[in-house]
Amino acid sequence: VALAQELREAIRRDEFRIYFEPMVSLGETGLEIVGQEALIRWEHPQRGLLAPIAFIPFAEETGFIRDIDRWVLRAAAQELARWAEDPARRHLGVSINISSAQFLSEEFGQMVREVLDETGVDPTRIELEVTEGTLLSNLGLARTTMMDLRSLGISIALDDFGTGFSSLSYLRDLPVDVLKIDRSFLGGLSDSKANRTILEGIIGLASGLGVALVAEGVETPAQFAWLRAKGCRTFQGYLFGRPVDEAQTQLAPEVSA
Ligand code: G
Ligand code: G
Ligand code: NA
Repeated sequence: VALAQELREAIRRDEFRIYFEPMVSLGETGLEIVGQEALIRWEHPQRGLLAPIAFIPFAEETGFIRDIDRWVLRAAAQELARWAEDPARRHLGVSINISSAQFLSEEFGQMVREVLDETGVDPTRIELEVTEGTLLSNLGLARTTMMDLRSLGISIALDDFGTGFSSLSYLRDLPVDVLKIDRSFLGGLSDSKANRTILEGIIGLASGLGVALVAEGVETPAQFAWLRAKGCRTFQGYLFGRPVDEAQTQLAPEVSA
């Protein structure tokens, strides 16, 4: 069966799932889980659990991404509404990946408003993640969209920061709340002075501009210690938790210490 046909039926058959990866932050009481990144999975009836790489690029090329991103937005907001009723989870925010084409589409703001109305969630607990590449095609529209979303209380994060083409001018031109440093820089931390220098540069840039920073892909205590020493406060990565099918609220004791 063609992927297009299967994707068409996947929403109707309720085959998509959201996994959550914890986002942690150093606060007054130590390291805490402050939010969750929503990461889509497809529970394919024959092929098992599929990662986004197996279908998101195809969905982007063929336009299915519109329905998928709408589904994710709604499902993540519904989950957020459930957390709001749960004392162990009501402090959590959720971060949602949005494809560029969808983010820049005329209907996107309306789609977001509908989901907010339907679910009644607090918009200040929602962050939308877009990649730099997304925005290159239409900076003016990206800016307008971001201002519109921000006026609702939603935060905007630039994902995979540092790997695109015009990162620095984006920071000047776009109302971005959060930078998520691409995990490739962290991977090469121990063996590359260049990676360390770039990371330090990004940390300084964010702090100087008053933009929040998230270091992605933290896998080892050594990486975590280095980032902390450089002033980084918010992190994601396998050291703290992998994507799982329900929002995790507790860190392993050896990590939170
Ligand atoms: O979960 P995993 O690390 O395999 O995700 C890989 C990438 O897939 C993410 O970095 C993100 O760019 C993309 N992705 C994950 N979930 C979603 C989603 O719900 N919508 C869109 N558009 N992209 C997603
Ligand atoms: O930035 P993006 O949205 O693409 O990042 C999410 C992806 O990164 C997910 O597919 C997730 O599984 C993966 N990921 C999250 N933490 C880590 C990590 O510490 N190491 C590695 N290699 N991948 C990670
Ligand atoms: Na992301």
